[in-house]
Amino acid sequence: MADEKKTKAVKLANPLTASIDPATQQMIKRAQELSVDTVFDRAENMKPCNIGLQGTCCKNCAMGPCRLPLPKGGIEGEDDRKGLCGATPNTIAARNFARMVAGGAAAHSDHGRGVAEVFLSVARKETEDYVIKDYHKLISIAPHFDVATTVEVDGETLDRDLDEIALEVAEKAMAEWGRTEGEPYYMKRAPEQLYNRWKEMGVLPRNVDREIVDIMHRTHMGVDQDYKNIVKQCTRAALADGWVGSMIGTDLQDVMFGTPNPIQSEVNLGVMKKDHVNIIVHGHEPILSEMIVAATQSKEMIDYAAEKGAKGIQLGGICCTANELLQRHGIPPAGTFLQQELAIVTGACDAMVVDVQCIFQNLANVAKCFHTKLITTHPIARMEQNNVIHIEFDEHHAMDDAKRIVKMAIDNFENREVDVIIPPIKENQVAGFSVESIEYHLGGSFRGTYYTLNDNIINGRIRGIAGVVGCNNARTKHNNDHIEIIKELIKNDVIVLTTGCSAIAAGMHGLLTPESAAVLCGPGLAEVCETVGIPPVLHMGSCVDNSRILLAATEVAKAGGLGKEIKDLPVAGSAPEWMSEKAISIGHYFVTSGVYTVFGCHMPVEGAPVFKDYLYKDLEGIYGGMWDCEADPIAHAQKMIAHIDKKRQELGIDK
Ligand code: XCC
Ligand code: SF4
Repeated sequence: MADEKKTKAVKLANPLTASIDPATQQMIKRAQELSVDTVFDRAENMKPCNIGLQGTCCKNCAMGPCRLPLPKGGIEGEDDRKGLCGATPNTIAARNFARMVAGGAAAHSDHGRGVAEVFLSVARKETEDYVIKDYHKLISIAPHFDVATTVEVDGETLDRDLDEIALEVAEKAMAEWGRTEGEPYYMKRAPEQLYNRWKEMGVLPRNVDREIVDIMHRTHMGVDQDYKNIVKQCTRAALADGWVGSMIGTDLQDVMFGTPNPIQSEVNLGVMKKDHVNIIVHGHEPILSEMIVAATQSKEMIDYAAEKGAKGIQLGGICCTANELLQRHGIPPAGTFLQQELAIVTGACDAMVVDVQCIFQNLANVAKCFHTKLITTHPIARMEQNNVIHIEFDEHHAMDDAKRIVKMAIDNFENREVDVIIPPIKENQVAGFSVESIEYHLGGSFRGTYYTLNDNIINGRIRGIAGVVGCNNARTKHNNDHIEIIKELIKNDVIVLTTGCSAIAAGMHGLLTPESAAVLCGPGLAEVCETVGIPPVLHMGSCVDNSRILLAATEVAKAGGLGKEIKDLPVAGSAPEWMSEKAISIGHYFVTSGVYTVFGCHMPVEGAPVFKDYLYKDLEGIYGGMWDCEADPIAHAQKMIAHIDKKRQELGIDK
């Protein structure tokens, strides 16, 4: 038996069914030829646990794991399944769900905290490597922190000193993670009725950290055993993620690195260059990668690369780091989450520099088969494999660290071993749509002229707005669902806002160009896009930048003509190929901000039908938004469109 197991053939993925992207297919095949396993192969050999999939496996104490799958023939009569302690399927699934919210909110918010810390050292003038690039943004966010931007001198109103404003904003922002009373400032940025609803429901977060700790306590063995009460806590933590931790992260990144404006670039593995030093930055926090950008553009490093025989330095990104650098500098993403191993398989990646979140530990194993230097940079994200180099990045000597890393990549250029094969596949794209730039491009406001978003929704040229965001998941065909869903939406005149790996996927498949509008959109959306020259799918940044989508929806609601709060708008959300805990936190803050939100793949709630109904149906009565799950991409998009039409009807604009 044991021998049989040992010799059991390892299955390989079929590149053609693993991804719809030819570059990805080519590199999966190459990896297989070189006997390097990738996530696509591993997905063939390990299947998920059916009970975990249902959300009803509890391992919160050592009497378990207690496993409560749905009985084969469904539940007849009373559902008497329970764990050793008596925990019901609802309790177990809700606790698991809550811990995903905690994990996701923690990841986003800790990223936000890191940004706030760097901003505080900028404001205190403790670092020279970081500066304030966008004073306009600083001035625009200051009032939300109750920070005055003017002073009265002898009855005259004068502009306040910018350094003073920065310092006060920095201190107040930093304090939000551990605030001891009241509620975070940014909650009031929501439409008033929504804010009041949260207040009435008692779900306004107290501070960012506390809501996450509360979830961990509440879901400990033998604490909260009422799924509705657990979901309420999920709401506090998720709102603290979206409206506070992530939103402050986005805002302060804009202040330090610039608010994005539409910018042209390219995307996919084909952006790597054979005769250049290729550096791939991967992860999430632009704190590090911004410095790498500056280092690669410095004369010193460019000259050094030339000395070593390279034609230049090509920087590319994976995951949300890619999106951060794309939206502010036009640095091209080399791929999505599922392409991280493949960037190394090209044989052309001289260094892969990672920080936090979404980084495969298997990168180290892949890097071992090539010359690639894999460099971890964050104190909380190291790897056990001994070929991984750790260069801890510190904002106080950021530029020195960045140059050290870039130099290491350049020195490695001459060590390439195998043939370099870069798939010659890339697409053009336009990214960089912040709320500010959308407003600017659509007539300078949200309402009142022919060009604005609200007017076009009211007159029906645009049927509604969809947010399509989130990850890739090796359990479904890479990029397929993102693209099918987005295409179905724009074909039906729904404008799409996108972030994260979904945005990278959209770029890879040619959806982020103004030209795609004429070919792929319904006539109304095509007309709007052609008139103002925007793509039908707007790249709004990284996953923390989902806060931009919250604010875009808020602006649309506040501009009027479409109801009063987000739940009244013809909008819907989607995460077609989600995999991370962050996606669950994002989904929950969208739902509880009033957005109907559909996830693809599966949701770990099927084993607890009552809890599932609570998320999928009952929440609508409380917040106006609710969860849903649909694996089939066309049905998925159609559900979103049906919701959009329902809202149009309620608004009386369904002519
Ligand atoms: Fe998901 Fe967020 Fe990661 Fe990409 S990077 S895999 S979380 S979409 Ni943000
Ligand atoms: Fe089982 Fe209850 Fe312990 Fe969970 S908390 S493992 S359901 S005994």
